[in-house]
Amino acid sequence: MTTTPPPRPRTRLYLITPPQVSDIPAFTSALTAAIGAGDIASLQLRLKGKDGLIDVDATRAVSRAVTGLAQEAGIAVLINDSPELARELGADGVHVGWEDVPVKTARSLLGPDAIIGATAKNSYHKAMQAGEDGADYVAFGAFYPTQTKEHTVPAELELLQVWQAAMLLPCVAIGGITASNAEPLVTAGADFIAVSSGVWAQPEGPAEAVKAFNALLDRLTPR
Ligand code: TZP
Ligand code: MG
Repeated sequence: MTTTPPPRPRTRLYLITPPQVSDIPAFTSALTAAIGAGDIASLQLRLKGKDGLIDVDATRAVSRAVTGLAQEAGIAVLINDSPELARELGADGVHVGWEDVPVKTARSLLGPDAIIGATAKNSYHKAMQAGEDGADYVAFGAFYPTQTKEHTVPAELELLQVWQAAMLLPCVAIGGITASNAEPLVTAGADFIAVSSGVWAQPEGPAEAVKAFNALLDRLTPR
């Protein structure tokens, strides 16, 4: 006898800030509109300096403006790269990259309740390692070309299919995702789709983009 696995939960939107935010009040308004437009599971503050490293001052300034309002809306706030900054800013957790702070170090700094996510790029092996080290999710990508991050590696849909079929740990798809190209990633098995320019740089504006993502995710649920 064969048994059908239960349908997995609806895929959700994982927002990432633009790498630079020059006008914090304007960004705060755009985020508020985006939050009002539909479901957002999490918001990663990913503010980068010209050197490609985390911009600590910008992260602090943006966090002061948006962490409270995002958390009040039930959105988990994650800080890119720095568990120390995540703790200082009262965030819900941290997202660590391939060559950043190890997951185990982040866990020991932030404790058992923090959300710790890890980049796995296109590597099933890296993702397994992150899971063993105690990550709460793994992120695969880049699935599409992106202007938001340099030095990405291409990732295949099969990673999501294999991971979703075999693992309980949630997987995030990232890289150049828009409401128009997200469907194959959702169908392949992404539990979350992580999006920056697909929300902030859309001509119709962030709120409309969040609406379009959610319309797609609703349409693809249940599978
Ligand atoms: N990691 C892989 S691709 C990427 C990151 C942080 C950029 C995501 O931004 P966008 O604009 O959604 O491609
Ligand atoms: Mg990083």
